Amino acid sequence: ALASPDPGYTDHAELLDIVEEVVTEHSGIARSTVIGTSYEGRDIVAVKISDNAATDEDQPEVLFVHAQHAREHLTVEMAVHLMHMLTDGYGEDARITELVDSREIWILPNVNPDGSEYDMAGGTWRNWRKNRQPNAGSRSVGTDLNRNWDYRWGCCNGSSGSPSSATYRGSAPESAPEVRVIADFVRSRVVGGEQQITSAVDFHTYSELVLWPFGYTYGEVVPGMTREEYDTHEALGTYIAQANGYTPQQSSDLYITDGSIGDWLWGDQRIVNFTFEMYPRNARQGGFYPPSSVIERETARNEEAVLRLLDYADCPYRIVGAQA
Ligand code: 0X9
Ligand code: CA
Ligand code: ZN
Repeated sequence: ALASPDPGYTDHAELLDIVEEVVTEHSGIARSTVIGTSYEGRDIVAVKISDNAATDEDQPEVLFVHAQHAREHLTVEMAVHLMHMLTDGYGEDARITELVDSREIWILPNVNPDGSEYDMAGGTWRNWRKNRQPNAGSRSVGTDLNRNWDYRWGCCNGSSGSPSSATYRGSAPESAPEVRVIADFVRSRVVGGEQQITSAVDFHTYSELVLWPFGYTYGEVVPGMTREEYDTHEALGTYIAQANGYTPQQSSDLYITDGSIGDWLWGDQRIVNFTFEMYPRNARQGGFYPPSSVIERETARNEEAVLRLLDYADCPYRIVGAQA
């Protein structure tokens, strides 16, 4: 955006224009829907990419979530890159064509537009993480969306109960309208009693990691996670990380979190999922604010990783030789 601290990054108006252009130029395989609105009333959009995009076919579905955290702008660029890769590659690249034909891919390119816009709105970045929802009885604004999910919410010292904290968990699970919108969308993909989404990635920055659940515990095999389910996450996460050069590990190996999307997607919805922490590896390389000159390289870096996830979406458990 022109007025932003780095015009090479995509602001929300530009993102909506890009979505519009993608679905107009590829109307057979790309559709967008507004699945809800943010606290301040901005559209939260889902882009579906699949053959016969207008029809709900019985195909494995894959979810990509971007920008729960406002300052992690590279994740919005990742969504833009994926939309272009999957639509421009269709009919050009045999592997992409096959995956778009056989999967239903949901991209949520910015689930925290209020936070993103706030972070970009000045001449310098504001280092904002949370949404922009006021908190009763406090002058501090915002809930950390990635601590507001309804699975073992606030259980384990992996979030804060103070509105002034960057990891404030909110007043109740799904108290953030953005989390409610995404959760309702995911629940709406239960068709005939079966969750259609088999696999997901939640994109963040930074540290170059591929993380899998659970985040609330250091335990691997715990209630809601069998040995085979853990091994599936570990094996698929490791295979995916070989493609992008990130470090694969359980979420809690980074630090304990509770109320994260990854724990909810697995614990509540049984969706095999990963959190990607994108470029850079460390703060010296720009932290949350690498220059926009890295966007092309660092989003293209995840092409093969995403294709591997899409490939395994028919049955992620086959990576350990098992069946769903
Ligand atoms: O703290 C977070 O929400 C993520 N890191 S970030 O620097 N992007 O804020 C990590 C979430 C990892 N997921 C779990 N630990 N469950
Ligand atoms: Ca289809
Ligand atoms: Zn994040």
